[in-house]
Amino acid sequence: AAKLSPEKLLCQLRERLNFQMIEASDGPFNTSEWEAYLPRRNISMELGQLGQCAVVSSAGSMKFSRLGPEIDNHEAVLRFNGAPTRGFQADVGGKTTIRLINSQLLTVEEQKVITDPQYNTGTLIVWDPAPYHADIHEWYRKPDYNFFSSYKKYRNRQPEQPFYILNPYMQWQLWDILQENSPEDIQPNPPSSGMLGIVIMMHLCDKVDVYEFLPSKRQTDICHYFQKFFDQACTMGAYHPLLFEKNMVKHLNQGTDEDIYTHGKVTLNGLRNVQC
Ligand code: NCC
Repeated sequence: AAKLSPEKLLCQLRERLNFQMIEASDGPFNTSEWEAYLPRRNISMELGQLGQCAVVSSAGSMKFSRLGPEIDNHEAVLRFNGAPTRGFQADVGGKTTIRLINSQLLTVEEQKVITDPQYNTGTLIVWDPAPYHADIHEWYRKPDYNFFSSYKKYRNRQPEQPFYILNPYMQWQLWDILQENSPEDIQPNPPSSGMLGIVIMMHLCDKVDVYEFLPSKRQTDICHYFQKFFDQACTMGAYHPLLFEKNMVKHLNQGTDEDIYTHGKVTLNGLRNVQC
């Protein structure tokens, strides 16, 4: 596969990814029952056009980074799954505008997600690994994790908090672009929450600084900055095509290699302003 220029690649992301969240008019969700649960306002209206945004990976190398103040200086900050800020503010900041969680977390740790106040800040988005290019009905019948009842329980507890379900198409549209731009066959599993969060922020923001997705000199085998758990697969990937995601993000980086090495920082252009 011939590698596209960064400009062409941005156009592919802009033109081929469907950034919509599930709405009450979508397929199996167009029942009066679901209408009561799905947020009424779409996410772009909810958040507005954002300027400088930050994406904070959960990598162990965030620890001792002292990036907290720089991260909090962004207009909006996206975090993943159970990644905490409390107790780690100096390294990861305290602001959470969007939290992107996977359906496994919402289902398997339902009680924790519903009761832990850290999930109540900002806008939540949940995504679920769908079958390859399955349509929304097929996915609805056979989600990877049946998170729908947990979603409803959460909504009953926090009806005022915006909480979206990512449409199931986007992950495979993104996977196709990753595959087309990779020299090898990549595993047919959806992109990581990290990569999905990065493109969501590229859609919503003018500029996106991503922290410790491309590892800095602080990289070790520590999986998360908030846990003592060692596994190289966290950084290199096993289920998710993480290595290929990281190559693509490196290709799109507008910042310097020095910024990656010292801060684990990559700067990406938002998709709104690209000329295709
Ligand atoms: O670990 P996880 O990922 O929540 O991390 C969020 C994103 O940060 C980036 N990351 C993380 C660690 C690391 N050392 N390097 C990194 O680059 C990745 O981009 C990652 O996506 C997920 O993607 O949803 C994932 O979720 C966990 C787990 O389900 C949740 O943390 C909830 O407990 C998965 N781990 C397991 O299932 C054991 C992980 O594979 C993917």
